Amino acid sequence: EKEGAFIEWYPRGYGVAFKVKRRLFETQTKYQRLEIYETEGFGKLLVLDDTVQLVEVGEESYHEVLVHPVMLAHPNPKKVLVIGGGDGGTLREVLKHETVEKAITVEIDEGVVEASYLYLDVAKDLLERLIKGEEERAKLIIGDGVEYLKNTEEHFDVIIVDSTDPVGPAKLLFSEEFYRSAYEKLNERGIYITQAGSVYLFTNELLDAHRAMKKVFDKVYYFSFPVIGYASPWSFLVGVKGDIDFTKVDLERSKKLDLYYYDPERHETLFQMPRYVRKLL
Ligand code: AG3
Repeated sequence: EKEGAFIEWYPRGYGVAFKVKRRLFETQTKYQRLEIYETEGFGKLLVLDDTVQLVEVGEESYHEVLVHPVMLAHPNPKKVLVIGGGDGGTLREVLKHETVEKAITVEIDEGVVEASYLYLDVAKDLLERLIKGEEERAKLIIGDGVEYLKNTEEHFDVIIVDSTDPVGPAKLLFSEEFYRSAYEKLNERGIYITQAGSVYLFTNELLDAHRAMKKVFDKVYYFSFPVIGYASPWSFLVGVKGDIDFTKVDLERSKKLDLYYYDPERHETLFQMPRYVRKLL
């Protein structure tokens, strides 16, 4: 890597770079190489296997968009499952909804939770309470999300997959088989969302995941959003079970959320997609 910079290389030599002051932490966890940098202008940077997971300044451009559109499209989300998301940002946004009675996070890598708790200002207090088992409405399980969903007796209103990319270790989370077990564990009316990679640089992975989801869910939606730190626009896929219209959100409930990036009053702008991608989807 270039001196004084962290660069994430995407396919075909497309790079996303941050100037960094220093590396604060580095470790090989049971599952991946984890690094934390102090950047010049975006706070701390969390990196897993050389890919940017978040920068503190701007992480909401991902977490708000992953969480609130589906939460506001569901009429009354009480039980929520988050797969991945060991940094706590997704769960933090989920718990902003007063309807939520129970939120479970299943993160495979304890190392991500620990490093996020120690080094990041993303969800420090929440992670501390989760680790101690003191968070009333939420629970952290260290385990494999695929196994968890297959075996759990629980059912959910909303399932959120906050994983690494549809290439590499998280690949299983983008398979038809996994979507089937998610569909089964949704309540009669339920909604599923996953991040689905860079629109331009992982187009094929996005198309594959979309195709597999269409075989399983009653309705499938796609959308994109510019995320700070990733090769944007970034794509998201939504699967619906039962009677939910993801093109509509509850604006009354949205007023209680203090949103910076996602604009519920302009929900329809999410569905922007480059023409060639829309034609392929
Ligand atoms: N989840 C990771 C999104 C994938 C980023 N991919 C990339 N940079 N190539 C985000 C973790 C934040 N909760």
